[in-house]
Amino acid sequence: MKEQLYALRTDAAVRIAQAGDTTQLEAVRVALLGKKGELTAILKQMGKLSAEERPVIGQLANEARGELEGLLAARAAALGAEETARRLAAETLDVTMPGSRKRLGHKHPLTVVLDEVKEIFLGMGFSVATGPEVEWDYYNFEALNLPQGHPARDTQDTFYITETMLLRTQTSPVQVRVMEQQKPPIRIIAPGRVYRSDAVDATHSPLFHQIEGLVVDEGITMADLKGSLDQLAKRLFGEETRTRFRPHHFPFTEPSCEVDISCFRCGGAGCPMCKGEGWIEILGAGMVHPKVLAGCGIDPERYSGFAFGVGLERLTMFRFQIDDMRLLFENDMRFLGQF
Ligand code: 2NL
Repeated sequence: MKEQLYALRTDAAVRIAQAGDTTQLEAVRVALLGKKGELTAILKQMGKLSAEERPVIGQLANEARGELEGLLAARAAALGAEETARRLAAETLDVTMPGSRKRLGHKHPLTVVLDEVKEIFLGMGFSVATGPEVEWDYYNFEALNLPQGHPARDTQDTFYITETMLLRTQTSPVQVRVMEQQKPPIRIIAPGRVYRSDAVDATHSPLFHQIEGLVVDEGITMADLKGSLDQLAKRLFGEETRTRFRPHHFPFTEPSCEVDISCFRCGGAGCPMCKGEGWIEILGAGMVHPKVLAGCGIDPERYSGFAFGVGLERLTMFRFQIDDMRLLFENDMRFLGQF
């Protein structure tokens, strides 16, 4: 038994030293000193000893227990300190580390320009009108003096839902609806999605946005049209911007014009931006055709009005010098992040 006790002491010392963490150490402690442990197993044989041997072995056994307890306690303290140090190192909070950056969203460039245009017209006493994107053929064409057989009504250009229902190709139908329901004075802008059966390229998309404007009152003239659109140009592209009104034709206005602005890049001298012209076409406009007014129940003998239509994509492309319309629809963050 003496030998067994000495063997246990040397073997135990090695196992205690090798325990890698407090859990392993606890397992070693139970195996050595537990009720079913190795020391207990040795002591159970004490009955076989003679009366002289018993106190000697008893003394040795107590020494062994004391020594093992001491070794276990020392190892437990060392492992505990190691584990605390490791945990503290892992949980260290370095307040000088850069934070994780949250990407902040912002308005889409189309919304930026739309909001600018709205702000400009709200300042001139206009209000914003909206209406359905799926329209009756009547409001989109007939009421605007585009009779049956007009090329714009061809299925090549327009998405039809049924023979009489379509996706609006302009926001004019919103203005027709307002004129039917409201007596002059009318001062509105009608922004929104419009649809044309076009193939996608750098300057075309089957879905795009239009902002139309309409003023109807007694005594409205071409001078009001010119003054309002000149303000729009100056506010959007800078105070030094000049406007030019060229004769044109639209079925829903008479007379009609296209509106150019002096090139915001070269100031009118001619450059690649304006293709050497000095001028850039931005919108179409005109005096509301008497037939259109009359069709909406407004007396063209008493009232007159002007209207205009501008493509939001085109305007945004000029405003931010974007050369491909597709960029405005693809939602590539590398592009949108620049605005
Ligand atoms: C363009 C520019 C335009 C209008 C839209 C309009 C609306 C009503 C009555 C008369 Cl309710 N006109 N809108 C007028 C002129 C031009 O848009 O290039 N369109 C093809």
